[in-house]
Amino acid sequence: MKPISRRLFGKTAAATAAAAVSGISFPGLAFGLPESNPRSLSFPGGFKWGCATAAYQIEGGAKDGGRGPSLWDVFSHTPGKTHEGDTGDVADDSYHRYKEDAQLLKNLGVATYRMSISWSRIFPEGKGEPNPTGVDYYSRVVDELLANNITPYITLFHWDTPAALPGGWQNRDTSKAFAEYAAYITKKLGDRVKHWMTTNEFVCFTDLGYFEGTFAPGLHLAPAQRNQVRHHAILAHGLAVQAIRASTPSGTEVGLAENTVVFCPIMETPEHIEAAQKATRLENGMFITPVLEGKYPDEYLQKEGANAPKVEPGDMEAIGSKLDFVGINIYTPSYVRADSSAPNGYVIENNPKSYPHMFSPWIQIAPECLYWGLRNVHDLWKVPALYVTENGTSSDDIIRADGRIEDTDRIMYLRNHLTHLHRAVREGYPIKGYFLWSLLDNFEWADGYSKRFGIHYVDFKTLKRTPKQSAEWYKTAIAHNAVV
Ligand code: GBH
Repeated sequence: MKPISRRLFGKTAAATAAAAVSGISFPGLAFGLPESNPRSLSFPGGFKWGCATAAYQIEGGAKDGGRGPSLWDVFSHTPGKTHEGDTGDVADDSYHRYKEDAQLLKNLGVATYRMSISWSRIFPEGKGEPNPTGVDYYSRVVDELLANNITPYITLFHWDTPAALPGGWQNRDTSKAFAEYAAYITKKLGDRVKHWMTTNEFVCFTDLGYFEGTFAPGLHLAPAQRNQVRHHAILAHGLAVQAIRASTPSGTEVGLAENTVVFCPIMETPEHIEAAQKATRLENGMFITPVLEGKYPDEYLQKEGANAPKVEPGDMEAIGSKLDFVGINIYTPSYVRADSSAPNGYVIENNPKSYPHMFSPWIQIAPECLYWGLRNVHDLWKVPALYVTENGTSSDDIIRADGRIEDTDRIMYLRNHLTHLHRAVREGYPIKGYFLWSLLDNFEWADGYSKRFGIHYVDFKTLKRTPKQSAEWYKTAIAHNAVV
């Protein structure tokens, strides 16, 4: 294959300052810099590098400023639900340290920051009276980011359902309350914030919360109720898209952040590639497929039979509201094989026991998932723009005697995933940006503080932030606009 043309993939202005990229805590480190390797993988000019976080995972200040409790406050305070009873009461204390965190972002050189808003800071009861202190907090965060030249991408809901809403996502009214909250807060911040995501990862607050019981609120409902919860979730998304459009100026971009199950073809042959696409459409048939098609696939409805969700007139139109971009959170793959004897023409393969994984066993390492995750969605639905709204890993970071924090495995993971992101960009898929999960070590849900996903180390006793080796690596990649 021909080396990639540097004319096609121009460097950003920041790359000219490459020589000036000095170590934060790793002086003298030179990664695979493009200068020394003309075949290195450069990204198009204007590609948006960013970091991602979520409110309950970093903010703390759980009772500050009039915030109402969320289902995750209740769940994490219930004995036995999280690792060693960890809660988000303090987390990274970003509620008070957001200015310091903006400086970490600035130092990395990111163009964008994906964060979420805690619904119960804005509406402590989930609906009704808004809380001006909560609005003011996010207004200050947004101003701080903009003052540092960082574009905020805001998720309205990253699983922290206000506890006061009766029945949570079992209740259809929660979808309406969500749309009202979306309308209210996007009107307040929409003069400065131009990129909104409605929800993060449907499966994590529906199935995991109401069926598997491993996430808040920890219930084990029957399939029919679970399917109704799923329906209310995608309905909330759709109603919120409509609400945001109505309350923000034109030019505002609306999308979501969804963790579609990523299906890689077991081999890159046309039949397996087609099987992976089919699986993407059908296995995500309760979430992204109706969102992008405005209807549930027949196969999903048939499979669920009498348990299929109850749909009211207008629901599917709302759910299928046109989006400006689709964000996908990608960590790990599934493999699919074409099989004409299988009901839908494919089988999903279990990974062998020997499959490599990261510090979180569920992160099985297959960097090509970044390529296929994006490609499958675009081949199926031709969406106008794609983002990787999350990608990253936990690591058992090594703390050296001199205080350096080394996470060579995280760098390995990221470097390989960016290589496959580059493949998708190079082939012309409309990928606008990449958000690394995560800026900081934080409250990793049921795993509490036992799994660290940050490129900045957080000492949870002192709350001191320290850049890891991966922060230096990411900073270098951003400055060169290339895989390094
Ligand atoms: C994303 O979730 C979230 O958006 C983010 O908040 C989170 O911090 C990040 O990824 C890292 O986890 O232990 O085998 O039962 C990823 C979805 C759902 C993946 C729960 C892990 C548990 C697998 N996660 N799942 S297992």
